[in-house]
Amino acid sequence: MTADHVPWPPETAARYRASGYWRGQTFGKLLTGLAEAYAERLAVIGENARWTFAELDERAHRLAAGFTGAGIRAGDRVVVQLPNVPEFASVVFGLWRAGALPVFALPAHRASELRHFAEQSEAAAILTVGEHERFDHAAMARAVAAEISSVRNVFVVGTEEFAVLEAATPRALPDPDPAGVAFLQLSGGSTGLPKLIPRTHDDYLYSVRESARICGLRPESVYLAALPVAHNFPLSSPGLLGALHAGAATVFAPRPDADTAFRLIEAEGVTITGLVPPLAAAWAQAAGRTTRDLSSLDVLLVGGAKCARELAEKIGPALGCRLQQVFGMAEGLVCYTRLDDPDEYVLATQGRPISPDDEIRVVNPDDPLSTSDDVVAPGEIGALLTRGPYTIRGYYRAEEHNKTAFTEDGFYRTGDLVRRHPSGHLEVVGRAKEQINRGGEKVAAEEVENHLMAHPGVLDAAVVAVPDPYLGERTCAYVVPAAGAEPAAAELRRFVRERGVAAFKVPDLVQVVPEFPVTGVGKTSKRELRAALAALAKEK
Ligand code: OOB
Repeated sequence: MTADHVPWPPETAARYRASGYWRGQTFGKLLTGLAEAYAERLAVIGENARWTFAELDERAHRLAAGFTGAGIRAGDRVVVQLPNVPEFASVVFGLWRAGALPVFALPAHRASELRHFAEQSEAAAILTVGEHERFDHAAMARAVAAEISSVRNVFVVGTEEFAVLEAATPRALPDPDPAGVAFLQLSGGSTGLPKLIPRTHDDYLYSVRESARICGLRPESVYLAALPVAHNFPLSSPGLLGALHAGAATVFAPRPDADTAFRLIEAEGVTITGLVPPLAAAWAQAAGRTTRDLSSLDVLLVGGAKCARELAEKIGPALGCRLQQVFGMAEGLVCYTRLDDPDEYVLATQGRPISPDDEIRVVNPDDPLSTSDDVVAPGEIGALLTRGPYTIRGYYRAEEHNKTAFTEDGFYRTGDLVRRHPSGHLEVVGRAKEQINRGGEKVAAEEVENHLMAHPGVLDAAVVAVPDPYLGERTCAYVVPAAGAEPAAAELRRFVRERGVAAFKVPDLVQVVPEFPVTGVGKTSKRELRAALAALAKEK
């Protein structure tokens, strides 16, 4: 076991190879093969760009040489913060070919998060854009780079310096180890700052290949990347990578709103896309009054947060497409309802796992440290544990955290409460982890509490979920003021925002209370407090 990355046990890895799940291919080599098979077909479509597979391949070769020439070495980590632009694809494949590991930040992340990703991964570089949505990403990246000594370079897409990298002469570079880490994804997190998730070429490519098949992708399909493409869902479920794998084109939507998306669906003949439930609801509503032709749309994947049955029932009729539910996590496991599943499964469950070798255990939900043996009776609600050919065995450089996030026998404790149907389909019924799912955007309670407690007027803070008709959940911060202090809600929200965090983490509601309710046993542990406050918030 290395400190960075917890590998699968050798016997297990051998089994995954023998079963044909892990094929010893890298993402760089995948693109080479795709460029041969689909050379002149369109691969990526942006506002000002239409690249074929051959062009994407060439751009990735040039960028790999450019990055290498700029001092990026095999094994280096590079924090990538890009919106939905075609360069996302050329940059990521360019880094893969240079042997570097992208660390996928979301466009919403701000300085405190970027700093954490760069520090935790000891990144050699940060790659970003200039101004986007009225925010100067390049300035933020430079400020973070100045603070983190490992960061030697800041690359800004669209600048002249970047054009030089894009024009570099391709050179032969060694192909990285397919069993090695290809990139670091971010966890939604429940304790403190987001953990980094190491995914290998072997394991991720398996999930991409199967996702493309399960979602029916063909070379004629057109995938719309509406959600921020660095997130696991639009990246690989089936996402950009699944579309590329199938020889299909990906259209990058600059924003996920119905007007923008409907325009692109009509113009590009989009056949498939993926959305979080609040956006799916907004699209379903907007479809009733659009003049756009949406008839090309065949499949809409909905996931990231629970899709309520009423919404599930509306989607097909409103958008004239098939609904496919997806329940996934950046740590690995992805479940889909199948395109030929009976309606009842599609409407009422979040799907079944990709792989016959995804091991699922539904265990006693009352003990956060339940082992894989503590299974509940079939059909009962329990906490979901999982282990399999594309689920990590440990977070990156997080030895302490890994001791509780995984069971001793390597199952990941997802923190999700589920019921398993006899067909193997899972129904997500709740959550045991200290996380708020704000319409698919994950907020770790403790991370926000720590920001609030940095305010001099705050003695203690507890962040809980409150039900919300649009987002499913919103965040409410309960705050106990320090002696003599009277912090106003608006001031605390501004304070958290100015600490440099993604806007979706700024508490939606702030309640200043004289003290926290004491729980039955008189304990004041954060865990119990959150539970008590969440129960209170639900009653209101
Ligand atoms: C996706 O990935 P993450 O890493 O942002 O979040 C994972 C968590 C899950 O543990 C679960 O709590 C929640 O998000 N979740 C769902 C869900 N899909 C995800 N909860 C209820 N119903 C669903 N359908 O969110 C993600 C990754 C790949 C594909 C799709 C979503």
